[in-house]
Amino acid sequence: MKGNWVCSKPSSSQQRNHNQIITDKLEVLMKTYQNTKDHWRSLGYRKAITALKQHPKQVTSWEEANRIPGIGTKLADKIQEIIESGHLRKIDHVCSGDDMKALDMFNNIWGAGPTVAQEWVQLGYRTLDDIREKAKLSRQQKIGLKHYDDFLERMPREEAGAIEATVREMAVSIDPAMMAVVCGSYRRGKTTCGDVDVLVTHPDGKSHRGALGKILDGLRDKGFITDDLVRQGDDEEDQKKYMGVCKLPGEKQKYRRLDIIVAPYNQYYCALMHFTGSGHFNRSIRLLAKKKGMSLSEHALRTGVIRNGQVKVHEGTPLPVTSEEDVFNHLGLEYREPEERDY
Ligand code: DCP
Ligand code: CA
Repeated sequence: MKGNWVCSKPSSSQQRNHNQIITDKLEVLMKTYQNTKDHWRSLGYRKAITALKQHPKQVTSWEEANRIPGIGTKLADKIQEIIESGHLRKIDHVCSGDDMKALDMFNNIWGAGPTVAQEWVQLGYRTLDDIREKAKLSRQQKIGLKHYDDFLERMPREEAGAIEATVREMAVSIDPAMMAVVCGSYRRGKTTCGDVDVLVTHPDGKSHRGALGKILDGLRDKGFITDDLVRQGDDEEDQKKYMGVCKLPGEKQKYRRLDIIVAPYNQYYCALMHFTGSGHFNRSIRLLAKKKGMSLSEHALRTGVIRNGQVKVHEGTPLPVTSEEDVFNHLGLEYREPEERDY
């Protein structure tokens, strides 16, 4: 299958970004449009930024920018302005007012999305103290505010490894055959991690049931888990996801975001791929599956999927998947190590 599929290339072959001066500025605008829920604009910017990052050379003219698919005349104007002046005045207009700074700050509170952040700005709140004193906060937002600085900071890889080890030890103390693997940026080999995503399963296909509650109880008793944010999934036959806060023992340790996902063993490898990411890699490989009449999710890889436009008419049948390699093989792709999925 022809096409420029991210998932079909190792991320190490990814070109250096020759247009970082431009993409850095466009990313500021994209973030602002995300914050203001201007979905179409933010999507347009995301596509343009991806295209610019993949462009084999530095863009030096309006015409060259405009020839890149996904970049129309208005974006080409902005790119030309950045090329010529190193600056984009629109950023000053759109992003730098007190309102926009507050909006960005409020969006960074865990549990607060663009809607509530906008409401707070409209109510005249401009600082975190305003929020603390005046805003009506959900339980999660209170936790997000309490750990505002810690949650914004990425942790060193070693710390993520120590958090994984703590969860694994607890899982194994409950059942020695239990498996607990850290996914996300850690598994992709990154040197820093935003949070820790630990995937738990049991190879007998049934002992994952009830495991999450026991692991959480054990970790709370140790004082390792300090706050609970969200718990999803009641069905013991399906995946369960827990989102919370943890802290390693010791004075100087920071509060970190921890996700624990428990999957039945027959979904394990699809879950492992999904939670390893990157998000960009996942979007690409799912789209490729779709083009081939299949569907890929964190639960399964299915074939013979029939779609009518965006609507699934037939959900297809699951293919046997007993490794990540199986997923790549079924899709006709060469296997990529997690480090090579870091787009
Ligand atoms: N994921 C996804 N789509 C999303 C969110 C997540 O496909 N919208 C998948 C891919 C991610 C994985 O879940 O790699 C973990 O999500 P994180 O947000 O924790 O992302 P990372 O671990 O990749 O990065 P970070 O270091 O910022 O946590
Ligand atoms: Ca992560």
